Amino acid sequence: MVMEEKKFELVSFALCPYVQRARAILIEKNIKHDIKFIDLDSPPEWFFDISPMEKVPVLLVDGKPLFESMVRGEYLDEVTEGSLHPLDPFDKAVNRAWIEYGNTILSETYDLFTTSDEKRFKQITASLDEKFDTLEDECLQGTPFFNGDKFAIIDAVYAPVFRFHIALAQYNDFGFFDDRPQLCLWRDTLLSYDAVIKSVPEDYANELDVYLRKQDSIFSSKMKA
Ligand SMILES: N[C@@H](CCC(=O)N[C@@H](CS)C(=O)NCC(=O)O)C(=O)O
Repeated sequence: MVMEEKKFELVSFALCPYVQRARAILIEKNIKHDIKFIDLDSPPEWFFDISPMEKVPVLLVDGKPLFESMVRGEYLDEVTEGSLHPLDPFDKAVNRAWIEYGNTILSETYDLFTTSDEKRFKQITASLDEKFDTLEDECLQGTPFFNGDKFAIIDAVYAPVFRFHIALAQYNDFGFFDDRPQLCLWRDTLLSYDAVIKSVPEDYANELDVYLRKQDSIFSSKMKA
């Protein structure tokens, strides 16, 4: 069932990893939607009226704003047929817990390419390596998707993380995926999955490259070296 009676519009900026989650869920669930990109450096006045945290993305549902990724993702899942969460309450809670873990990985990944502090750069590299190790050793089950053979909300959360790391690895070998076959399988499944591919604009890779280079950071100096 598609929510044809409601109008969905996402407001975001083109490279935002959080909007990729929303789009992957919207696409997976066949929900018709529009997307409007704004410049986060000089957002339009109306943006402050719809975004109490002054962050993107915001989902407008018949013009009414909904912020925060997890809330938005679960709302979209609940108002359409079928669920992209496990049905068992414990399994669902486990998914939510690892989604929180993924949020931390995402935010550390952002720090990784924006920090200009050498000590911090090393700290985050080590911390991310530990987190990917934990995913490999304590969490993943060797299945293509997190819960088996079906795409779920948690997959929509980790896909943008993997997309960032594929881009970063072109310029610096962090070794995050070395000897981690389950992590590699999950990453490769997600990045070749239709809803994930379509969750970014066609010129995303180039735009991301330009954005990464523009940072005044340790990572951008490695890109330019
Ligand atoms: N917790 C928020 C995080 C969203 C977020 O951090 N968005 C970034 C862009 S990708 C943002 O708007 N940053 C602007 C700022 O922090 O001022 C969510 O899950 O939607």
